[in-house]
Amino acid sequence: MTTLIKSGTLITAAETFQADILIEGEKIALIGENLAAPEGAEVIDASGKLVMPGGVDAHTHFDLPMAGTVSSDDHYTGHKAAAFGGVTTVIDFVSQDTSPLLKNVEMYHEKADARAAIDFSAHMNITRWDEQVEREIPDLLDEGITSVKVFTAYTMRLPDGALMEVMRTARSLGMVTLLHAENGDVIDLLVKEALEQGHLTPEWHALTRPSWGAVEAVLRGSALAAQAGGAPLYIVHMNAAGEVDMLEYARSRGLPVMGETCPQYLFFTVDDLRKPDGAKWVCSPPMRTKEDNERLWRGLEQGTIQVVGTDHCPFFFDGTQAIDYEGEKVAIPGKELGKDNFTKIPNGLPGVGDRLPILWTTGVVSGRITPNQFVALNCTNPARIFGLYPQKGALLPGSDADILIWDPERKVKYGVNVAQHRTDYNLYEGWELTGFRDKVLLRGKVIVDGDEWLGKPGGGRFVRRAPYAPVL
Ligand code: DUC
Ligand code: ZN
Ligand code: ZN
Repeated sequence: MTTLIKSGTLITAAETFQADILIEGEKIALIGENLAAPEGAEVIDASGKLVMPGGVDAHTHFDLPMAGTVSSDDHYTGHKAAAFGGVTTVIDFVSQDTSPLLKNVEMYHEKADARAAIDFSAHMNITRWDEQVEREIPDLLDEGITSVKVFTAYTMRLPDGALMEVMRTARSLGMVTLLHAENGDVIDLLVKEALEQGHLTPEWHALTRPSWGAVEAVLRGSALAAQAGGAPLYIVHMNAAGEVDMLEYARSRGLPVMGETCPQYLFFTVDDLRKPDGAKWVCSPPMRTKEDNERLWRGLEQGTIQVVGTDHCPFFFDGTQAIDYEGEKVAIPGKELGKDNFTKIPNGLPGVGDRLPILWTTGVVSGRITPNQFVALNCTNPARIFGLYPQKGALLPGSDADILIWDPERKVKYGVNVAQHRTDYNLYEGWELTGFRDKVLLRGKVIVDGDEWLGKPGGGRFVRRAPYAPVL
């Protein structure tokens, strides 16, 4: 199939210019001015519209078991919500259990492949470390997996020596290590004390996870990366001002450390957890303060932070009440599991479909970031860092024709009825947005047209990633 996107304004991470895009099959064939439509080509008129690479979300958790339930978007519903939010590629996570890593990857494919509606990959969680696991890491490259994630919190955290060994092994293979940076030992102590003192409300989720733990874990991670021979390190879901300071410090010393924040950390604070429906904001790491929001924004504006991801991991607020989803009633246990005890609230928020519309209005329309920064942070940088570029995250001849056509004039009152996540709430309820997706193409096929869904389970494909990606 041949498609010509006519008369749009193209926005890449580096440039803004008027051009047409010719798509042959799944790939961009040509970009230029006044391209003639080949016979039989479908023509999409993009005049007055902006044309960007499809969004890449490097941090999602679909179908993730947690706290006696499961995140409420699976690999189909989450991909559909992503597509409605302008995203054409997601990178999720393979959980490690006691099986060999390849078995975990196989189990992941069994859950994801037939449900996928956009293109996807996965990072490998390393939550158990021994010589056998070390020997198995190179197998991941054969599977097209070129990144591993480690934790300094939760029961799945590794001790510092193991963290350093993971980073060293990853570096030797051209892989990136992702780090969830909090202090698990301190959190365990503070949670125990809070429960003993009868503090059970959602705000205590935040109060038992102080930002100092995140700050020192970013510095510790960076120091370990340095001692691992300069291992590329990517700090996920940065949420605290001090973390950005530590990232800046590490980068100023030439360390290959990069950072990601997520929209929720740019807007919300611990005060949101104090509301009657505060459980909606419970995720880890938690919401912080206005000063933290502001420092994160500056980190984005100044390029200290390279990526906006989402950490999409939704749960129902009230999983006893069914919602309509594609004509069926669906209820999945959610935040109500922790109504009497914050430690029982499943951790996580919806977000995969919110990132682009929310950041366009709050970042670009407000003048905080340029449209090119918007594309860099949401599309191109994650693709580059994780070995997907230039197949993904780019408007270039030869790239996959994953294209987001954006209507900068469209006004939307955002909320749960607009976002397509399979959950019963949205953090941005009632927000007035200017600028919204018009069409989304996945490898040359229109999968979202206005408000119409044209994608399907199995329409997405696992993307094999390349090692030795650049450090940005
Ligand atoms: N934090 C969450 O809130 N949910 C999923 C995983 C994570 O790190
Ligand atoms: Zn995490
Ligand atoms: Zn996460």
